[in-house]
Amino acid sequence: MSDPRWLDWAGLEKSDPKVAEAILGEVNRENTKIELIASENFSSPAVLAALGTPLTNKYAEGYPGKRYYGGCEYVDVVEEIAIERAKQIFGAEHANVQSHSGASANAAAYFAFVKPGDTILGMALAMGGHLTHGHFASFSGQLFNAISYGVSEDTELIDYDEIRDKAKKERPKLLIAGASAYPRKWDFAALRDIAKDVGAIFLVDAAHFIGLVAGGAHDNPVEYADVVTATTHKTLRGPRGAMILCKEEHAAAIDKSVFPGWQGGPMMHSIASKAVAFGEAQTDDFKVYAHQTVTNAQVMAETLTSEGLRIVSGGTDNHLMLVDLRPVGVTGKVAEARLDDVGITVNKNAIPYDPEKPFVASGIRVGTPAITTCGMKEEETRQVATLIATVLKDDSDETKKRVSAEVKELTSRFRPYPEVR
Ligand code: DSN
Repeated sequence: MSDPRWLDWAGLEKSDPKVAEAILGEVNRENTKIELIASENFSSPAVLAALGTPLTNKYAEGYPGKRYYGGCEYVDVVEEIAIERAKQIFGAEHANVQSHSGASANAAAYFAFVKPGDTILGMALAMGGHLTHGHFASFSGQLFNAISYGVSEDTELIDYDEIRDKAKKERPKLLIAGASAYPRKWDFAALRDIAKDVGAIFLVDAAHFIGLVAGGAHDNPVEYADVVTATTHKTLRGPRGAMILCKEEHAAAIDKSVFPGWQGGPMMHSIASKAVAFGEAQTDDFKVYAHQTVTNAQVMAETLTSEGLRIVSGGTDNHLMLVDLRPVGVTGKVAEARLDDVGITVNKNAIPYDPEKPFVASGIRVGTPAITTCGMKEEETRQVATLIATVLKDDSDETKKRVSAEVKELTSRFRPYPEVR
């Protein structure tokens, strides 16, 4: 086996100590804090190794076997492996693995089917949806006639009757499912039928739960949707990036929309890394991780509830939950800062029908993929939930000191990477 001599950490420390120091600082942060941001995870050393390669040098506009540049024989192999693995894992007829991010995958997928001014229907950001599902601040709200659906105020669950009524009235060309902060199962069959009734394309943005699908711990949207977009760095635990899965009939339109529609040269180092991550997602270990992630989320929700917090919709079916902090009288903004102080990382998050402004918010979003990757199981998850509740209810210096010490002890046993300092 050849030695990867291009990976010269000592050289980087010497030539650019400021950047090297910041990188080490981030690795140290990841190692010593409890990571509960639902969209984050820790890539394996193999995934990271594939990223740091000279494949970043290669232009490869086009697709395997049909490139606009010479010298693509090796990057073709890499991209073909990524495509084949993605198709196998999700049972997809076609996979495009070139999208740089979830937002660019969504843009490319939308524009394969709709044009500016057309009507699209997606979940509102304030209800758990994503910016790119039609919010006015994103291209999706600016270029399309974007209308939205939410959750019912009583149950905090998606109201499929509301979606059906809106779809019949507004006749969207695109119906979007998927969210950044929805903890419950989706009724993909109902949404497919609604889309079919009104002649809309049915797109699922599976960014958040795609890793659970890969591990058999979540329904597979590929069985229902015309097109599925997904990031590769969240529950799927690969490099930062995205992909698009679709039926064969849409393959040419999707490929054309990604390149040359929305992107130029694909990031071949990232595609190599995606291929490695997809290989990992095909293992039995990954199945165990995916199921444990959901179990841990459920344990976290139960423990937080028993500590007096309120979980939006009463629980979770996936890797995340929204915690309503009003029972303990703190805002999301305060909770995020207070938890960060003791080494627990979460993000403030609006809850449905939130009376607070988004930058303050009444809730936090808590996710379990990263702690599960570090090996935490039910016992540790219960401990983490108790620590969260303790600090939210009592921010005395004495309590914060005790919780910080427990966080330190836990992260000394459950950390993603070898110690760096
Ligand atoms: N920003 C991501 C998240 O945190 O859910 C979505 O793109």
